[in-house]
Amino acid sequence: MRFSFIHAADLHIDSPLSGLGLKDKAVAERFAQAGRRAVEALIAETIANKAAFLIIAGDIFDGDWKDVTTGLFFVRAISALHRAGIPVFIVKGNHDAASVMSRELPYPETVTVFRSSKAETHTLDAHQVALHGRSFPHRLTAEFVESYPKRRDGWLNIGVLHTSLDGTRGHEGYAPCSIEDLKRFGYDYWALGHVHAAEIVSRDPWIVYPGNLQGRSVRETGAKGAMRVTVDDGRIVEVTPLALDGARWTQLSVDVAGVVDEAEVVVLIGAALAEAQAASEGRPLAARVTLVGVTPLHNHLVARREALQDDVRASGFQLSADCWVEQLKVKTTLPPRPLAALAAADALDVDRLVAEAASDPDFAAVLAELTEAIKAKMPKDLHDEFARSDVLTTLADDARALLAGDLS
Ligand SMILES: [Mn+2]
Repeated sequence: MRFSFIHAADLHIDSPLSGLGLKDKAVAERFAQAGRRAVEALIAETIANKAAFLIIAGDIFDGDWKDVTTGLFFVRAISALHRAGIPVFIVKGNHDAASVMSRELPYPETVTVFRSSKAETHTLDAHQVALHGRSFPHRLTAEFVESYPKRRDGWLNIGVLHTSLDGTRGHEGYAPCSIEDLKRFGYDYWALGHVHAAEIVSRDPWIVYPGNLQGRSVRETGAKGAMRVTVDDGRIVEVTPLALDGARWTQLSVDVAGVVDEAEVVVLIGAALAEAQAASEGRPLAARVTLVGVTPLHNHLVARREALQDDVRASGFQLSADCWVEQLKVKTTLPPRPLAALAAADALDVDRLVAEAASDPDFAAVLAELTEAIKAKMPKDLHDEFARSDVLTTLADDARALLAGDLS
């Protein structure tokens, strides 16, 4: 007997895509439906594959619903699987833990939600499959996997688990456990959720993160989707990633070393964007572009960054109405200055002025206050990026480059 099933996780339905709407609401609206389109693609793909069942390993919702339309959207989506006769197995994760959600909607009878009070087993007799799982009762959950049931001999055993594993993948300790802990159960496949980067952690047994269904910020780049798992004669023979995202994020590093004018910089960025746009296969694309390399244009690029950002956004639209430069970053460096130039700059020592300002405690205090005020207004997802201790150094570097650009 040969069949396949689909393993998805971390749908985070109606979670906003961060960093798009800050400057341009119209662009944000075009990307806003990406998460829901990805869910619809998951359902369509499950039906098209004639999958035996669908597993969703937690975090279907980003948190308690703002209003019931979020829940209704999901019920409408999975009801299509019910009508197609495809069962669905769900565990709740930390974002949609039982105690987090203030209300629920009734699911079709072909949808099984593992209970949160204890781990349990559900079987699909026609396929000789035993699924073991447990929903998160609370947002933070420890000592969790220990309670999972014993394997059933002669069946295909699947563990459905929302976990950060040992925490080394950059997520906090949710239902922490080690790969060795999981191997001891003797299951055939661990359908994990929580970590947003797809990863086949192990092949014997299979321990798999499908990644989240839709990238939500520039930190979640590349194709996103689910895993199709093929079973032949009671053994897993193939695990294949499926791209289902409704919009894509990318980070492009563009080397402008040796480039001598701005027009050429725009051309180089355009070429990088075109390549990424083609790879996104018609999806809306949000790109962060970082300029790197040693160039005498450095000061000019820093001084002109915003205008240049507008220029590359405009040129992106030649590729697609939904090709958007999320941000242009300038990380180029100046070539070393000849000694003669250093001497000539004595009259106005920009470096010294900037260094003085940067080391002034009063200035640092004002800056810290401003930083906190700005941070308070930013989406949570961007806090990490903003909270780095080198904000002052970066500002000093930019100030130096801006002043030098104006003066030269
Ligand atoms: Mn999670």
